[in-house]
Amino acid sequence: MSHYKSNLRDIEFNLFEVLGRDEILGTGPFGDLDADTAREILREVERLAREDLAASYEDSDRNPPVFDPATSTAPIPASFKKSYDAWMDAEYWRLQIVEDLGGQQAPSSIVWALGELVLGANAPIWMYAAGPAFAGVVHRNGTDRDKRIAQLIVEKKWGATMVLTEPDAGSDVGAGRSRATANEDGSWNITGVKRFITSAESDLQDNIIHLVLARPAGVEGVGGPGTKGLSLFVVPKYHFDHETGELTGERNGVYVTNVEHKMGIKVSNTCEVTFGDPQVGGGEPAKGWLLGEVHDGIAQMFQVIENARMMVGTKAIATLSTGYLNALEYAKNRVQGADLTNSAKTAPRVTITHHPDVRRSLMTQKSFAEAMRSLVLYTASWQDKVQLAEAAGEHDRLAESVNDLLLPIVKGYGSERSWVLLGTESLQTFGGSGFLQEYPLEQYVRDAKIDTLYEGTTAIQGQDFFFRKIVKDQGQALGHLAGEIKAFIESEAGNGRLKSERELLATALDDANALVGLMINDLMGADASSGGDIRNVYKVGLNTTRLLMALGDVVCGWLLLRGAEVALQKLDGDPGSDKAFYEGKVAAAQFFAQVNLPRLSAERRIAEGVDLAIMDLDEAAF
Ligand code: ST9
Ligand code: FAD
Repeated sequence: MSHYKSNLRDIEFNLFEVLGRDEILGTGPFGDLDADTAREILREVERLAREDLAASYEDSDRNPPVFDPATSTAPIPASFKKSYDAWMDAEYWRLQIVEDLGGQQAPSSIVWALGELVLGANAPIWMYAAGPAFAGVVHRNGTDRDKRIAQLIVEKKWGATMVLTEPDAGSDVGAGRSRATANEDGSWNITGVKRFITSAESDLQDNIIHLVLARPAGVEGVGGPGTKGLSLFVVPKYHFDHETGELTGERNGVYVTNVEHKMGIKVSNTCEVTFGDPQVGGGEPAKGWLLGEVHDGIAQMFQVIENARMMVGTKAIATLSTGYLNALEYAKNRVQGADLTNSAKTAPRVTITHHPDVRRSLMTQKSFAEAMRSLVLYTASWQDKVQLAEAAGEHDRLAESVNDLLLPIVKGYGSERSWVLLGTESLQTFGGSGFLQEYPLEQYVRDAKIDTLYEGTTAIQGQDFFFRKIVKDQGQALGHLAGEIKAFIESEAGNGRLKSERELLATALDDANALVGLMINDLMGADASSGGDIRNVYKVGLNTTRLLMALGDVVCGWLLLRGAEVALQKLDGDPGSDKAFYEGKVAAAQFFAQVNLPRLSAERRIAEGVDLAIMDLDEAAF
C-alpha cells in the first residue's frame, strides 16, 4: 500500500473552481493544453505518484546510496532508479520546458499542482529530474554555445546542480572563495571546494552539468567582493562534443569527495565537490564556460533559486498534506477511550476521532495543509501572469513583484508550519505508533526538516521578505495584496455566513500592517544621516521572522475564506456527492480564522515591546 495520500480533489478545487485556470488553458501560449487534457494529466500523475513514484520512498531511505571514495561515486538504489525512470519515461517533466528545448510549456499553476503530487510521493525524484528545467536557465541566459548545451541537457536527459555553498559561505553566499581563471580558448578553470551540493553525483544520468558560482580572477572590473563579484559557470562532469553531445571520454576535474550522512531525504545525494585539485581524481583541471559570456552570476543563479524556493515550499506543504491524510485514516480506525460525555467505566470505547482534542488536531492539520496548498497555487497563478506577459513580448511588473513577495511566504512560512505540524500534530495523532518506522510519519518529519534550512534558512527568508520584497519594492506588491484582502473583507462574501471571520481577518490585517509600520519606523530610526541610531536596525532583525509568519497567517486565512465563499455557493446549489467536501472547506476556513488570526494581536504587542535587551546582553550570559 502506498505511503502517499494525495488530495487531487482539493488541487482541482483550487485550480478550476477558485483560480479559474480553465480560462487560460487552451489559449495563447497554452493553446495546446486545454482544461480537459490538464485534468487528465493531473489524474495520471496522481496515479503515477501514488503507485510508481511512492514505491521506493521507504526502501531508498533504509538503503541509501553509499559513497565510495575510490571511485567518487554514490550509486542510487535500484528501487529508486525504477521510480525515477517511471517519471522520466512518462515525459510530464516536459511541461516545465519551453518549446525551443523540446518542451510543451504549461501554466506554472499546473506545473506546481503536478509538483505537489511528485514532491509529496518522493521529492528527490523531482530534484534528480530537474536537469531539463535547469536547461531553461542556461538557454534563457546563454550564448548560442550555451543554448546548444541546454538542448543537449534536455535531449540526453542529463542531470544538473546549483553550486553555491562553501564551508565558509552558506547564508552568506558572497563569502565564496572558489575562483575562475580564463583560458585562451574561451573556457575557464574553476578551483575550490563546494559543499552540500544536491544531486552532484548519481548513476541516474550519463552526465551532470554543474552551474557553479565562482569569482573570476585577473579580469579588470569583475570578481570583486560579495555576491556581485560572482560569475556563473557551466561545468560538466564529463566533457562532451558541444555539437553532438557525445561524451569524449575525458573526465573533467570535478570530483565528489564526500557524500553527507543525513537526517532525511537520504537518497538525495548531498555532496562535497572539489574543483580542479591536482591531488584529486586524475588531477585534471575543472573546465567550464561562462554563462552568456557576462559576469552576472548572482542574478542568473537567482533564476534557479526562485524556482527552487517554490519547490522547497511545495515539497514541505505536500508532505504535511499526506501526513494529515495518513493521520486522518489512522484516527478513524484507532479505538481508544470512551466518549468524554460518558464517564461510566463500562462505557463503549470509541475511535479517537470522537475526542475533542483529536478533532482539534485534525482540523489544525487540515486547515493548514489546505491553506498552504492554496498559497502555492495562488502564487503560481501570478507566475502564470508573468508567463502570459512574456509570451506577448511584455513584462507584467505587478505580477513579477507579487510573485516575488509571495515566494518567501511559500518557502519560509510553508516549511516552518509544515515541519512543526507534521511533528506536533500528524505524528502525534498516531500516539506511540507514530514513532515507529511502520508508519510513514517519522520519515516525513525527518524528510521535511530540511525545508526550513536549504534554499535560504527561515531567517534569510524573513529578511528577504522585509528588506527586499517590502522595503526595496516600496511596499507596492504588499499594497496590492493588502488591497485585495481588504476588498474581500469589505465584500459580502459568504452572504453573512463568513461575516465574523471577515471581521477576524480585518483585525489580523490591521495587526500585520501595524507590524510593518513599526518595522519601517525602526528602520528609519536606524538612519544615522538623519540623527537615528544604527542599532535600531537590530529591532527590525528581531521582528523579521515574526512578520513573515504573521503575514503568512493573514494570506492563508484570506485564501481559505475565499475558498469557503466558493464552497458556500456550491452548497447553495446541488453539490451532490461533493457536499462533505464543500462543508469541509467552509469548516477549515472558519476554524483557521477563529483559532489562528486572533493570535496576531499578541504578535503585534510582542513586536511593539521589542527592545535591545538581548542585543546588549553579554554573550557569556546566554
Ligand atoms: C540549495 C539547494 O540550498 C537545495 C535543493 C536543491 C534542489 C535542486 C533541484 C531542484 C531545483 C530546480 C531548479 C530548476 C531551475 C529551473 C528554473 C526555471 C525558470 N530574488 O540583497 P543582496 C540577487 S542552493 C531575486 O545585496 P547579498 C540580486 O541579483 C543554496 N534575486 O544580497 C541582487 O542584486 P540587486 C541556496 C535576488 O547581501 C543580488 O542577489 N542558498 C534575491 O549580497 C545581491 O543581493 C541560498 O539560498 C531574491 N530574493 O547576499 C542562500 N535576493 O539587489 C541564502 C538577492 O541589484 N542567502 N538577489 O537586484 C541569501 O539569499 C542571502 O540573502 C544573499 C545575500 C546571499 C542573497
Ligand atoms: P549558516 O549560514 O552558517 O547559518 C547558521 C544559522 O545562522 C542558521 O540558523 C541561519 O539562519 C543563521 N544565520 C546565518 N546568517 C544569518 C544572518 N545574516 N541573519 C540571521 N541569521 C543568520 N547549497 C548549494 O549551493 N547547492 C545545493 O544543492 C545545496 N543542497 C543542500 C542540501 C542539503 C541536504 C543541505 C543540508 C544543504 C544544501 N545546500 C546546498 C546548502 C544550504 O543552502 C545551506 O546549508 C543554507 O543556505 C544555510 O547555510 P549554512 O548551512 O552554512 O548555515
